[in-house]
This record gives sequence, structure tokens and C-alpha cells, in this order.
Amino acid sequence: MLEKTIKIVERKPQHLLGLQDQIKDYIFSNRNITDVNQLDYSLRNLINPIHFKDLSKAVKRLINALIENESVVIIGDYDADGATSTSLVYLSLKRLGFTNVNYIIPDRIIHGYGLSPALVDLAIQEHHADLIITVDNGISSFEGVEYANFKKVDVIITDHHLGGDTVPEAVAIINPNQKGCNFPSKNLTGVGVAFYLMKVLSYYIHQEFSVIAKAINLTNTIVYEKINLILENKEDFNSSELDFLRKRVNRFFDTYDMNFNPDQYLDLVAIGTVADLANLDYNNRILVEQGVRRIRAGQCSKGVQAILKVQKINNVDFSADDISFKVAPLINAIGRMDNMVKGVECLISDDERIAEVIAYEMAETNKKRSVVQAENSQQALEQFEARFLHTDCYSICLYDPSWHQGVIGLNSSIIKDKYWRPTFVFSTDEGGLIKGSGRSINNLHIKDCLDTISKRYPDLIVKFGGHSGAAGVTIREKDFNKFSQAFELIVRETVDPDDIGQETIYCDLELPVNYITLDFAKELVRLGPWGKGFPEPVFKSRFKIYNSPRLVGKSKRDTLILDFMDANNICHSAIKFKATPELINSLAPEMEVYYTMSINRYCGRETLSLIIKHMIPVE
Ligand SMILES: [Mn+2]
Repeated sequence: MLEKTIKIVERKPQHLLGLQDQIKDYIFSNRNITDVNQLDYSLRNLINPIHFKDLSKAVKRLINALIENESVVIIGDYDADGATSTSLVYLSLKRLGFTNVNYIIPDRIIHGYGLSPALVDLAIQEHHADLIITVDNGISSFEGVEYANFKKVDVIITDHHLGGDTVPEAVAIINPNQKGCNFPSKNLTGVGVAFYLMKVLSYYIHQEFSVIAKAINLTNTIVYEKINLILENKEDFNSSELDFLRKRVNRFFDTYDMNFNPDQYLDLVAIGTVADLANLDYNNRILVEQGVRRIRAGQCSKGVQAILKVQKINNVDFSADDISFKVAPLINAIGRMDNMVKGVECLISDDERIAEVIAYEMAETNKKRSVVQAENSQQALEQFEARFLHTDCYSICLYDPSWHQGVIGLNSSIIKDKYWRPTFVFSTDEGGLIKGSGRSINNLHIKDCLDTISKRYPDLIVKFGGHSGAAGVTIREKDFNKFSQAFELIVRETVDPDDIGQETIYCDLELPVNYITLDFAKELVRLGPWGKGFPEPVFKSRFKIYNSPRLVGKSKRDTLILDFMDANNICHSAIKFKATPELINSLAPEMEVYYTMSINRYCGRETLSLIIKHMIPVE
């Protein structure tokens, strides 16, 4: 049997923080918090943007575009990170007085990923682009940037994907993961990088307007002073003076919002960051928490509010988990199954009704996505059983030309989760090529594996990219077996055999029985955000089962509901998703349970629900 087993590791903090509440102390110390200040998620604690390489080059080029009223085209990406970054840059530039801004989301099928020469042509044909700014992509777009340069279109790249030894010849590259960039958090997402650039740009446009005015070459010092007065709101102008000013500053005053602060788009930053499965290091936790707080306070964009409405989420109850389970899937579905332009239109809409109509369509598309995905994943599991079940494989590669390209990543994730082996799921691309989406287990950098394969077999991989946990690869259809073998080999060389087929669950501590309450579950939400790299607390308790466990859900196969009684004879409802037959057969009157706490909301009532990660019968 290749199905994964579970290993429990009980965490032991090295040093305690000395908090009054020892349970919280354990939780934070277990996550390497060494100073209570690291739990202060105020914006002033964000890392200073000054560490970004090329920052001033990018800002100068953008200010120049503002002055010259150039056509700026944003090139985005078709996932939630790409859509939120596109929206954030689009909205920010508009508010900063850029009048000629457009965006293009590459079509997954036609254009593939990143800035290609075809996209440069599109930007020129449709928008007469003078300046292209990529978001969440571009660091590997050598051809696209070269072609843009040839066409006399400047490119600013903003990205967070790992760069190679060389980078494209862009005017500026803002990317913490390129050589020579000293920005200390390497976990920023595309939207995090875009937020930083917009933050600095708005600072310059607001604070150093005099520099811009000089650059516009206003020889008349009186005019120059009057611009400053307008900015300070000190004087009214007659219309002919204003008309003159307007001409000189390229309609700047029509759209420039002197009170604009990109912080107002932190809801988008939070969504993109969680959706992209970025490690929630301290800097990312600040970004996410600030966005979540804004959403809770109802200070979010109309598009985000529309998505909340369609998904029946109350603003006040909003948490980072809602992004993972309810917001991101909706945004991603429209990119996977339809066209992410709709997602961006929802996020940038200033009309509530339009935003809601699109959000509703996104929800419908997400339902379709889930049907297609279920079919494809069933077939993938069958293919797996036919090919691998009786082998001792370390890795899994599956391919079917009929699978939908939009769900291969999700199904790769499902297979990986079930068998705990690095997995690639492929479907057909154009021109005899096939495209795979990979998911890795901890301790294996899957993009580095592709890098090694591409060096060892220079003709095998057509294109690849990604991160440590997830990657994409394009190969020729005839090379599928060759790639599978090469991947298996590199995984065997790299990984510790103990990590294959065995998922580790880290347990924080045995929870005192008086903490197993709805109130404590609510408090845990407020202590977040939790997520990748900063996981929500897992507790251990012994419970007696007092009602017969029951299988629920559509298939009634693997979602198990249990009623537990704790040591104080208080009952708790618990749920185990993806319960294996072995686990169901192992149920005994008393169980040692590893679980997280969650809040169940139904018809206006809130109850505590325990989400079981693992359980072992007590002999
Ligand atoms: Mn991204």
C-alpha cells in the first residue's frame, strides 16, 4: 500500500516568551517567536522598501510616464495573485493621476505564462503601449523583454518568482528573489511586491511633487508655486488659470487623488498572499492581518465585498482561512475555467451591482470547476492505481490528454496529499507539447529538481518555473516516460526515504480541558493570521466517543462525524475529512485525538467544531 502514514511530532519550545497565558506562550514559542514585538502586526513594522534593488529606477520611469502621459500596460497573470496584483497596480496608478492605463491578462491556452512577444504586440496594437509593467511574472521573460526593447517599449518587471543567473534587460526589476536584491523577506508574493512599488511611487508623487513640476519644465515660477498651492488646498483658482495648469501637467489634476494611500488596497494584498500559498513570515503576516482587519471593518473594495456576499461571509467574522477556502477558489476558478479578465473586472469595479454580477458568475464557474476536477481526479487516482500501486515509487507522474489544463494543479495536490509523494499531473498543451503541474512534499524543492533535470537532459524540458512547493513544466508528449524516470531518479537522490509516504503532523501541546471552548477557538482566530509557514495550533486530547460515528457528505465514504466527550463530561462535535478505511476501522471507545479548533456557523448560531488531523485508539 502506498497510501500515506502519519507521524506525530510533539513540539517542544526552546525558550518560552514569558506570556501570562502559558498555552499561548507554547503556541508562539513553538513557531519561533522570540520577542512579543513580533506579534505586533502594525503597518509601521513592515520592512522598509529601500532594500529593493532597482527601486528608484522603477519609480523614476513611472514618474516619467506620468509626466509624459504615456500609455502604461500592466501584464498580469491568471491566478489569484496575478489578478490581485493587476488590480492593485491598475487602481493605484489611476488614483495617482495616470490617465492612460490598461491591463492584459495572458490567455492560459493562447499565450501561456509570462510576457511573450505576442503579448508585447497585443499591448502595442490595442493600447499603443509606451511602458509595460509586469506583475507576478516577467523574471524569465527574456524573449518578451527583448522584443519589447526592439519595439521601443520599456519594461518594468515586478515579480517574486526565482530568477536565474541572468535576468531580462528590463528598465528595472523589482523582485526580492533576484540576485543582488537585499530585501530580506523572500516570501513576498506578486501582489506584495506590487504593493511595495505602489507605496513608494505614491510617496514620491505626493511628497516630492516639486521634482515632478520641475521635470515638467514649468519655467514660470508663479505657475510652479500655484501647483503647490493647489496641492495644499490653500487657494482657489479661476478657470483659465486652471485650464492652463491642466494643459501643462497632462491632465494630472483630473484624476490625481492627493489623499490616495495604497494601504487601502491591503485587502487585495491579503487575498493574493494567502491564495499564492506564500510562507507567512512576519512581514507577510503584517500584510495579511492588515488586509483581514480592513475586510472585517468593511473597508474593502466593492469586488471583494461582492465575493463575500456571494459566499455568505460576514465581514466581522472574516479570517485568513476564509481567503483559502472561500475567496481564492472563486477567483482562481474564473482564471482556470474561463478568463481572469472577469476576475480583475470584479476586483477593480466601483459599481456594486456589476461587481456582484461578476462575483455570482465566478461562483457558478467554481461549481463547474469542482465537477470537472472531481471527474479528472477520479481518473487520475485510477491511473495511479493501475500504474504505481504495486511499485515502490518515490514520485508520481500522471498524464491524460483529456484532462482539463485548469485543474491539473489541484489534482496534483490531491494525489500528493493522499500518497505523500512529489507529484506531477499533465494534460495536453499545443503543438505536441504537454504541460504538467507539480506539488511537492516538505523538504523537497521541486523547482530545483526541474532545474537539475534540465541541466542533465538539456533537450527534455521545453519550459519550467515555480517555487519550492509547486512548479510547472512543459515537455513533448513523447517524452512523458523519460521525464517520469528522470524525476523519479532526482527525487530518490534528493529526498530522505523517511519523508516519502509519511506526513508529519506537529502537535503543539495537550490542551487543558477547560480550554476546549468556543471562546478559545474565537480567541485563536484573533491571534492569527495562521497559514503556510505559521500553521494554526494543533492540540492533543483524549476523548471518549459517545455516539456512533457517522459518515456524511455526498459520497458518504470518507467524511466522518464524531461526538466526543472530554474529561469534564462535556461534549464536542468533531469532523475528520478524508478518513481512510483503516482509520475508521481503528475507532475505539476512547481515542487520542490531534486536532485544530474551528467555529461552525449555521443559521446565526456559532458552535465549536474540532477538525481532526489524526487519531489513535487508546488501549
Ligand atoms: Mn504569484
